[in-house]
Amino acid sequence: MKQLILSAALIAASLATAGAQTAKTSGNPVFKGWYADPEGAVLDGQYWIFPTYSAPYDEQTFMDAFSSPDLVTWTKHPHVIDKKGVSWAKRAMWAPAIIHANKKYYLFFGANDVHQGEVGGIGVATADRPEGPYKDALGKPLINDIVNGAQPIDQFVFRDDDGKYYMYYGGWGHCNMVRLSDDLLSIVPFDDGTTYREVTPKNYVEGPFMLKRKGKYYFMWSEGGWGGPDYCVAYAIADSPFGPFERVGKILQQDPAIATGAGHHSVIQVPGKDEYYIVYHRRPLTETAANSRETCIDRLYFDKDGHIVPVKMTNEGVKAVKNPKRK
Ligand code: FUB
Repeated sequence: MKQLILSAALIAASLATAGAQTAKTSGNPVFKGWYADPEGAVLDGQYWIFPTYSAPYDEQTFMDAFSSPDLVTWTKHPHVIDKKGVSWAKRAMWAPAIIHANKKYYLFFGANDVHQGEVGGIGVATADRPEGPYKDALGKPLINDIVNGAQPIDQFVFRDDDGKYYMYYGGWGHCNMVRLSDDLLSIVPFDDGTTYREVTPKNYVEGPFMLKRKGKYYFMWSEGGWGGPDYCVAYAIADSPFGPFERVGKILQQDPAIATGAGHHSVIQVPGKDEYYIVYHRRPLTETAANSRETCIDRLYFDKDGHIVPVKMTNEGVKAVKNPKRK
């Protein structure tokens, strides 16, 4: 009888373990620490997140990155870039954007919280591996000037299907787009000869992001103040990378049951699948300090008409997905 009870207990325990394993999720936040403005990507057969280190501006002198085989287990790669290797960067290293091109990894970043007449803005660094170390490619900012009222920060680099690279960027309520050269190290004119085009949608504040799906251009951005609870993300759908970007509505915002200040996002597409994950920062309900921002992940769905379904923020995060390397 004793033996029978023992076997039953063992079976129950192993079933519980199996259940726990299948139910394993990333949890939110996906990794420890205050991190904001996360840029998600698939690089070299792994999922990656490159966030801003969320701290007072004078302490934002480096960036960490995180890699994962499945969106659930994350490994930290400390100091993939450091101001020590960027002669003109002093502080406020913000909002990385990562892209693989020309057999290199390009890390675009903002630095110095630049104002008119100061040195700073958007820089670009390169490395041979996603985890760096990233070296400043130009020895100066790629964009230093305030054009069309846009602070040069919060860049996103988008490669269209025709191979052209565009960069959307801008703080202070203005969004510009520029075309990048094939080596991604300079700005080249559009077909009409201009170099900076303002594409600011209604309510835009900062944090632009572009996703192309089924031939449509989904342009997204953050609204509100990043230091407060109302920060959020909205979107537009266009037929061209140039817009016009007519605001459709909000897709991410605070939830009194989960967190406040949800915004500055990016989207990871599982390679080869119509499956999407939104990576964003939010502020725990216990916090009010501006920099208490943590990086989270949740599913992003499209409805049958191609609209984005407002995101349901969770504490569980997401289930494991297939390693992008495996076929
Ligand atoms: O993290 C620094 C700044 O906060 C970003 O550049 C803004 O978009 C906001 O998220």
